[in-house]
Amino acid sequence: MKITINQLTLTLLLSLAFHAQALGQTARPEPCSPVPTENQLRWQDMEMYAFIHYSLNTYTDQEWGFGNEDPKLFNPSDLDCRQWARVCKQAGMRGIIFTAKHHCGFCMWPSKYTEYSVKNSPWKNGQGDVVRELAEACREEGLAFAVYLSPWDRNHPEYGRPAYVTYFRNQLRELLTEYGDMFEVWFDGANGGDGWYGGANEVRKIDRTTYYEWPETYRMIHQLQPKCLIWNDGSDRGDLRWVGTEAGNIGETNWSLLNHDGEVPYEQLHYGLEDGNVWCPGETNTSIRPGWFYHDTENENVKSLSKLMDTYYKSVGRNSCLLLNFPIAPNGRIHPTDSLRGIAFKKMIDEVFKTDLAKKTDIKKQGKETIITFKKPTTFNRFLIEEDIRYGQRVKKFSLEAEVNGQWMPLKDMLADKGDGLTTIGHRRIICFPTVKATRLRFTILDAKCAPVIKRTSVYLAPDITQDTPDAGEKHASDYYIFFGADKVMFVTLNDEANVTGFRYLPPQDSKEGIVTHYRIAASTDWNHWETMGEGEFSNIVNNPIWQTIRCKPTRAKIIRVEGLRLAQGSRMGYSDVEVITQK
Ligand code: FUL
Repeated sequence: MKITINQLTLTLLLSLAFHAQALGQTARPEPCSPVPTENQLRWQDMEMYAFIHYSLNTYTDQEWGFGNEDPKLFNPSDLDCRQWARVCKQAGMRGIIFTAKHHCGFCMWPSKYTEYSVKNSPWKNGQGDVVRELAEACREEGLAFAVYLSPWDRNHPEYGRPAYVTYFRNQLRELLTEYGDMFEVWFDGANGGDGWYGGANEVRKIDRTTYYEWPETYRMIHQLQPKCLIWNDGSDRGDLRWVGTEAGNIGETNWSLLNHDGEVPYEQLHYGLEDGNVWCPGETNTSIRPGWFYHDTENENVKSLSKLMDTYYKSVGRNSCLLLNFPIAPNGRIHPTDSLRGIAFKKMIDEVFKTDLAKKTDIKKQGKETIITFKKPTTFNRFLIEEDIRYGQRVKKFSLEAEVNGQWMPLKDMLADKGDGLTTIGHRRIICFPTVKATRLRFTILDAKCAPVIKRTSVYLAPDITQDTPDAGEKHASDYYIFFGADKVMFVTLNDEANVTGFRYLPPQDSKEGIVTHYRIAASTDWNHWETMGEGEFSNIVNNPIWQTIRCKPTRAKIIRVEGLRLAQGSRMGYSDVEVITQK
C-alpha cells in the first residue's frame, strides 16, 4: 500500500511513536507489513559477528578442498579457541559462525556419521572436537555461537543421491543438539560440481530447488532450536539473504524485503525488493583477508583500517549486519596482524561514534522535516538515522542539508555507488560526507511507504585515518609490463630474468566478464622454450574475485605466459592486477 505523507499524519505518528516509547505506553503505530520476526530483530541488533574459516584447506593452502585430502594433515601445534573468541570479542564481534564442515566434507567435530573428521587426525590423538572447544570459548566470552555446514560435500560417496540428504540432516541434528544454543545456521550456495565423492572422482550436479528437501530440514531446525536463524543461499527462502557479493558491501538502497518464492536475482540480493512480501534482511559477509582460509602469501594483504571502516559503513551503515571472517593460521590461532587490525577496527568504530553532536542541540520536528540546531557552528561528517523496524521499513527517500554561512547546502552519501544514496533507512543508515562546519542540519523525508517511525537521529565527526593511526595497515601495488598475445593469452615480462616460484592473479572486480576460472601458466627466458608452471582451477573466484596464488618449483623466467583456458563470462580474458613471485 502506498501512502502519501500528509503533514498531519506524519506529525501524529511520529509523536505517537516517540511519546509512547518514552512513557512506556502501549499505543503503537500500525505495522507496515511485512515486519521482522523476533529472531530477525534480535539478529539485527547483533550488528557485527565473526566468521571463522578453518579446515584441512588451512594445511593444503586451498580455498576449496577436493574431498580427498588426508585427515592426518590436521595437526595444529597450538590450537586455541579461547584466543579466537577473545580476539573476536575485542574486535567488536557479538558472535562466531564456524565452518564445522566446508565443501571438502572434513568435519571439525567427531561426527558419528563419518570417518572423515578430526577423530582420524593426529590432533589430540583423535580425541579432539573443535566445535565443542569453540562453543565453550564463546560461552565464556559471552559470544553467540553458530555453524556453517556446507550442503555440498566433495568427500561423501553418496553426494547427489538421496542417502546424502539423510546424512546431511543427521549431521545437522548432531550439531543442533550437542553444542548448546546456535544463533544461525549457514548453508552455502556453492552446490555440486566435481569432487572426490568416495573415489568416484567425477562431476555431480544437483537440482538446487529439490535435492536437499529444505522444508523438512527447516522444520527440524525450528523444532530443535526455535531461536536459530537460517541463512540459505539455496532455493528456499531462509531468514537472511546473501548480498550478492563477498566484497563487503550491500546496496545503498537496501530494503529488508524479498518475495517469498522464486529465484532471487543479483539486484534483489544487493538492494532488496521494495514491495517484497517477506522480511529477509541482507547479511554482508566478507573476509579480513583476500581469502576465506589462511594463506601465508596473504599476510601482507590483511585489509587496512580504512577498508574495514568502509565495509562497516557499507554494511552496518546500510541496514545490514557485518559477518567478518577471521581465518585460522596453521598453528591453530588467529594471525597477529589480523587480530591487531580487528581490534583497531573496533577502536575506530568507538572513536567515530563516541560523541553524538546532536545530543545537546535543539531538535525540532515539523511535519516531514527535522532540524537540528547546534549551539555554535559545529564540524561533522557523519549522519546516523534509524527507523523502528518493528513497524516495518518505511522510508523511501530523504534529503539532508547543512546550513553553512547562512546557506542551506545539500549533503549526499560520498560512499554511494548510485545517486546521492539518500534512499532507504531501516535499522540503521549512516551517511558519510566530507567534513562541514554548520549551524543547522535539516533532514527531510521525501517519500515513504507508510508514515515513518524514526527512532534515532545522530551526528558525528569521524577522525581521519592516516598512516600514523596505530595498526591501520598499508596498501600494496605491482608494476609489470603486461600485454596480450591473443584474447585469452596474457604475457607478463620481468625487468630481469629471475627464479620464479609463483604467480598471482587479481581478476576483474566489477563484473564476471573476463574472469579466468581455469588457467595454464608457463615461463620462458627466450620466447621459444616454455616450461609449464601450473594448470588448474581458481576455486570460488566468481563469488569472491580476490588475489589467486599459484605456487611452482623455482623456474627461470623472463616472460610469464598466462592462458585463460576457461572464462566465467565473455571471450577476452581480463585482470585487475598480477604479481610474479620470485626467489629472494
Ligand atoms: C562461499 C564458499 O564457497 C567459500 O569457500 C566461503 O565459505 C564463503 C563464505 O562462501 O560461497
